[in-house]
Amino acid sequence: MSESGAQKKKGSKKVKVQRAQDAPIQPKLISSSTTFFLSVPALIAILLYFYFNPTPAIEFFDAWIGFSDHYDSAPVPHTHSFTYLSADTTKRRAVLESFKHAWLAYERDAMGADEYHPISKQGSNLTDAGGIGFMVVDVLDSLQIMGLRAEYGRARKWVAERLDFDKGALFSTFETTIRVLGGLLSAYHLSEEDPIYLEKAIDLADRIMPVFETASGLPFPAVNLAERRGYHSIDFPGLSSVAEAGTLQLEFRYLSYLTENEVYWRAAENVMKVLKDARLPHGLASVFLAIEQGQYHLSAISLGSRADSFYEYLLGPRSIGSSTSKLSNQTERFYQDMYDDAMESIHNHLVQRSTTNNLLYTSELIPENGPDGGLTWRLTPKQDHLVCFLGGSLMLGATRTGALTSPVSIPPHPEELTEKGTRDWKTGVELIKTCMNMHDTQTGLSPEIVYFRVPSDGMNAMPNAPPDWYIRGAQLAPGELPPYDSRYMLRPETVESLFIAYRLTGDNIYREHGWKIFQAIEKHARVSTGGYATVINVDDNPASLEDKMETFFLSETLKYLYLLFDSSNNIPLDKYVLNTEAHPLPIFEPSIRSRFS
Ligand code: DMJ
Repeated sequence: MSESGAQKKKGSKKVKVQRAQDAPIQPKLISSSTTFFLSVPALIAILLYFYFNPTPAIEFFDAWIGFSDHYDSAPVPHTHSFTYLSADTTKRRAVLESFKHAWLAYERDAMGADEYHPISKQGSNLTDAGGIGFMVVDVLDSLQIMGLRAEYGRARKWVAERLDFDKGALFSTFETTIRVLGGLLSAYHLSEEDPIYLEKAIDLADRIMPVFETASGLPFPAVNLAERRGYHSIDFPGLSSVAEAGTLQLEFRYLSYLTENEVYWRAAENVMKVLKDARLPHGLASVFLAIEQGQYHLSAISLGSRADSFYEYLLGPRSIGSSTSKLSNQTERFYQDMYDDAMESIHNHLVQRSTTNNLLYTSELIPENGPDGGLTWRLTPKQDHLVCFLGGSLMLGATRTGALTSPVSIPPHPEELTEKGTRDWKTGVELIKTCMNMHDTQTGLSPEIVYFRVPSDGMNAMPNAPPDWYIRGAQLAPGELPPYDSRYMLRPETVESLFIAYRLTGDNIYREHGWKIFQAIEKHARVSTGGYATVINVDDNPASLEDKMETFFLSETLKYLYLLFDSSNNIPLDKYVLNTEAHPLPIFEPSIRSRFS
């Protein structure tokens, strides 16, 4: 029993005193009819209060009756340093129901398969060698966070009895790390250290480790898990994307912390040293790296596909494994330098404004040969939905690297942020606004890629030209198939930013945005027999669907939506860092120190 519980009990004993037989009887000062007339208005006032403010009552009632689908006290420590934000239990429950609609269909049709096709009701694996738990492991911590105990129990059983990484085929180093290794580590923590997860994580990581055996230390993008050997990519031999190389630190560092075995930490850290040394003059990362040389390969500069999570992880590792005193932690200084450098360059080279409504967006740079044969960079107003992670990430970064005090208020007061922190915060807020604007489609869902209008696009002459952005190639002739750009593949990036922004501001506008997206997903992507599927064209209403439900829909999109509507006690941001696949890993005090600065 807790100390406060014991005290309460003692206290209640004290008031239970027998009235002495001979004590004089006090006259009744208020008659029972007066009591009745006084208590009726009080009762009405209480009922009115809870009618207009139902959340605390619902939460209390849920807890009292032991609502079986959710335990608010998922194994997550309580936080005091952040302002408490209470749950919107109605919306949280709606998200939970959708999650069950998706997960139970997968369990029914494809349990254990890496991928799920809800329309044909089948699973498939990434390779012919058999599944590696891509879906099950990616979803374990969502089941834990949402308190789905029975479903979690079955998933754990599958991991314990069926998960086997001895597969002689090529797997993506990056995807296997962020989804499977990250999923196992998060499940390990949230299960209060169920050894099965750590055992599997070590087995998997040891099979991946040989990817770092290259001349530069940059990892091979593919790995044969049975052979324990790294391989070049078939599509881009000799190259790795910067996201593939730069998105391994959170998982490998945490594994070193748990096992007290430095090898994982050192391998991941060395990649960052290579990337730091390879810095390009403008401070941005080209999407491809030459693996053996450890240098950037001349290629586009983007914050979206093939680069996104590299920027995300410049922020993450300083939180994970650098303690809460990270602002003064000099041993991790290089991450802060790399992050500051990248954010500065993004503002200097990529941040733009749309021509009509002045929306803030990020563009890409494409290398070309100039007229004199020299290298020039063409600014392309293309923004992937993937870039929408950046809004929340910038706001989070502002409260970490751009803060003059720790923790900052919710929302931060202007005097709590540095000049750069204020810049990043504002850019983050505006980018989220733009990402919401990208949902202004016939379905209310955002396309995979948009192009922002620029004076040279020649569209001004068009009748009904779009004001700020458009989907390239979407003006279809009859019978033509919609372009890849027009799809919504259940991606999480906008709701991820909404979740972070809500936690950092408490501003209900972010919940309202999230609810709109959730409703659009429900209306257009839901498969009535179970599961959700990719919307082929966000401007087709009713939408046509492609038979695929990505694992990140359950591990990220619905988890972020659930957390957006849950109380801030569930995965508090001062205690957790979420990896790029939304697997929460606890912030810890490292015993291992970085070896370069
Ligand atoms: C996820 O697998 C990860 O978030 C990754 O970093 C990028 N894209 C997908 C989701 O869109």
